[in-house]
Amino acid sequence: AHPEQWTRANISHMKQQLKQLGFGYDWDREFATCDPDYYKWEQWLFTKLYEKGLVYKKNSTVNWDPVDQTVLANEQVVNGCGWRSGAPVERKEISQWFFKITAYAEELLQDLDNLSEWPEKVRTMQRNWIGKSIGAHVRFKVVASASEIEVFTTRPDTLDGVTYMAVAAHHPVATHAAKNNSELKNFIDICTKQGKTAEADLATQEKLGMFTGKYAINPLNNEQIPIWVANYVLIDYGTGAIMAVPEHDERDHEFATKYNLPIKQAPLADCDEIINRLEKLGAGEKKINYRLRDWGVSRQRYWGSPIPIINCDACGTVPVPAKDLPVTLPKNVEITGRGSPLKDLPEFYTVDCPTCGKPAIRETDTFDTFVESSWYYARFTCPQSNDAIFDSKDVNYWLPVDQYIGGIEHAILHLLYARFFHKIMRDLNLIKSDEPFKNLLTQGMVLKDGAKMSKSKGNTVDPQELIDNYGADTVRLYTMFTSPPTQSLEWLDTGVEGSYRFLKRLYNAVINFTPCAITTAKTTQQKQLRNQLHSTIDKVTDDMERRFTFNTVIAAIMELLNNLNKFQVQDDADNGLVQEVLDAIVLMLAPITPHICHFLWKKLGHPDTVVNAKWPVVDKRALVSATITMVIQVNGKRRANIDVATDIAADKQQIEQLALQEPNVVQHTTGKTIKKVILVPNKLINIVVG
Ligand code: ANZ
Ligand code: ZN
Repeated sequence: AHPEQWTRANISHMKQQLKQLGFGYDWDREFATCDPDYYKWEQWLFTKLYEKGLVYKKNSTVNWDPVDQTVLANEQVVNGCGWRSGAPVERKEISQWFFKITAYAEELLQDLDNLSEWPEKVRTMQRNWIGKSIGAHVRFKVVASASEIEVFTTRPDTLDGVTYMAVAAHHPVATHAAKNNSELKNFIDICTKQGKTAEADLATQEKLGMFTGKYAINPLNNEQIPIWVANYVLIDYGTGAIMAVPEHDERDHEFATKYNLPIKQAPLADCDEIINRLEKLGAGEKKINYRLRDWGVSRQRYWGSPIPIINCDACGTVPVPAKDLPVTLPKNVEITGRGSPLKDLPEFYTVDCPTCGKPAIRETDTFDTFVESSWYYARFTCPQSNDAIFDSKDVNYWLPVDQYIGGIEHAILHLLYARFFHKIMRDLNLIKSDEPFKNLLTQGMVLKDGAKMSKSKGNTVDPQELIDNYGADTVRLYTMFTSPPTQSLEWLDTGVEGSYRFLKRLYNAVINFTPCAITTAKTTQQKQLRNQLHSTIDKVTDDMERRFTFNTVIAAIMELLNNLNKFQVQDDADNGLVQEVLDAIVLMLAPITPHICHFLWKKLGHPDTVVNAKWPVVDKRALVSATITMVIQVNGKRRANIDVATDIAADKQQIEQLALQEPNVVQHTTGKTIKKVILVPNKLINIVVG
C-alpha cells in the first residue's frame, strides 16, 4: 500500500478504538507528524540550526544493502547480510546530515540530576549512553615516519606499562600499512565482514589481531612498541586507537597472552603528574571524552519529511528559505521497495538554487522519524499556530509536560532526543524551560501466556471483541486492576470476567437503592462504615494522584463495596449513610469506568453529570476508628478478642459486661468467683477468678 493510505488508515482505526474506550483526549489538538503543516516547522527549525552550525553534513560509513539500495541499521545486519535481501552488506561512505547533539552532552548529563521525578533506571541508562570519561590524549610517534598515533586513555598513570599499540581495522594507520601487505589487507577484510559494530558484540567476540610491521615510540620512556591492528578496538570511540597495558587492562591481557606480547609490570604514576609531563613534551593533554555520537538523521526512505536543503555546484549546501517551506513530500510516486522513489523524480529534485539562481539538486533524503517525535509534545500546546512554530504564551503556559508516559524502550533514543530538542528550542528563544518532561512513568508491557503481546506471535487480544462482549468499562477496569502501571500485566480472560462481575455488583447495589438525603452517623455500626468510607477516600486519593497505583485504588473500592453489602439497613439514618458511600464509590470509580458511573450517578439522584461533580472530600473526624479490638484474659491467659466502640474502651464496667458474654470466657469463669478485674484502657481486660 502507499504509506500515506496505510498511515491514515492506522490513525483512523486507532482513533476509533481510543474513542470507544472513552479516553479523555482533546481531539481539537490532534495532528499527524506527516502533515505538511507540522513538518514545515521541523524543516524551518532545521534551517535555523543550520545557521547556528548545529547541523552539518559529513561523510560517514554505513552498512549498505546493495540489493535494496538502502542503509541498514546495525540491528538489520544478520551474519553480515541484509535482513531483507540476504545480500552481503557493503561498507559505504555516504554523505549524511547530523545534529550536533554532542554540543549538549555535558548539559544533557548534568540536568539528569534535576529530573528527580524520573525513574532512576532511565537516568542511569542516559548517563551511560552519554558516557563521560575523564582521561588524556597521548600521541605516539611512528618510527621512520612523520605520522603520529593519538590515543584516548582513562589511565595515563599506566603509560609506563604499555607494551604494544592497537588500532581499529579502519584506522588510517591500518589502511596505510595494508597497502603493501596483502595478508594484512585480508585480515582487515575479515574484520569488515564480521559486520559487528555493536559494542556488546565486540566485547564478547574472539579477539583477533595482526602486526602491521611498524613500531611506535612511547613519549614517556622512548621504548619502541609494535603497532597491531585489533578487532576489539572501535573505530568511532575516542581516537580509534589504544595504548595497550596488559598488566592493568583485561582485554589487553587476553590479547597479549594470545599473541605472545610482553606483559610489563611498571609502577603506577600519578595521573596529573604524567599529564603535566606530556604537556611539556607536546605529546598529550587532559581530555574529556563522551560516548555519545552526533545524531545522523539522513534516511534514504520515501515516507517522511524531506530534508530542506538544496545542493548547488556553485554555492554548496543551501537551506531552503523560509518562504519556500514546506518542502512537500510528493504523493504521486511509484513504490518499488528499492531505494527512495524521490531519487527517480526529477520534478522533485530539479530546482533553481535560491542563492545564485542556477540549476541545482534538491536533497532527496528524508529525516529519521525520531526527528518528528522529538518535539511533537511542544506543538500540542498550540497545534493551530500558523505563523510561528509555537504560540509563546501557550507553549510556556503548558510546558514542561507534567506527566509523560512511555515504555522503557524509549529510555535512551526518544527521551534523549526530546531533551536535546527542548534545549535547542530554548536556545533559539522559542521556549523558556530547560527540560521537556517533569515526571516520567515507564509503563509495563501487556503479556499473554508469559510473552509480549504481538501480532507476529498471534497472542493479541482484540479490544473490539472485548468491548462488544463486556463494554469499554470492563476493559478499562481490568487493565488498571491487574497491575500497577509500571509493571507488566499478564492478560487473563478469566480476570476480565471477574472485573465484569464486580461492575454488575455495583450496578445492582445502586439500582436497588432509593436515593435519599445523607445523614450523620450515630450508631457504632454507622460510625464503623463511615470510618471505612473515609479511610478509603483518603487512600484512593493518594494512590490516584501521587502513586498512580490504580490497582490498589480498585481493590480498596471493591473492599468498601463488600463492607457496604454487609451493612444492615434498619432505618432512614442507615439509608442516608448508604447514599454517602455509593456516591463516593461512583465518584472515585468515574475516572476508571466513566460510562457506567455517568449512568449510576444519575440513578443516585444527582441532577448534574458525574464529570462535573467534585472529588469526595475526606472527613478527618471520621478517620478516627469507631471501634477498637480488645483482648480478654482470664487469669492472664488470652481467651477472646472483642471489637468495642471506641468511646467505651476505657469504661471498666461496660467492657467487663461485654467480656463476660463471650462463650470462651463463660467457659473459663463458670462456677468460679471473680476476685479482681484489671482494665488496660483501649487494650485489654484481665478477669482474675478463683
Ligand atoms: C590504557 C588503559 C589501561 C586503559 C588500563 C584502561 C585500563 P572508557 O572508560 O569506556 O572511556 N579505549 C579507548 N579507545 C578505545 C577504542 N576505540 N576501542 C576500544 N577500547 C578503547 O574506556 C576508556 C579506555 O578504553 C581507554 O583507557 C582505552 O584503554 C580503551 F589499565 O588506556 B585505556
Ligand atoms: Zn547556488
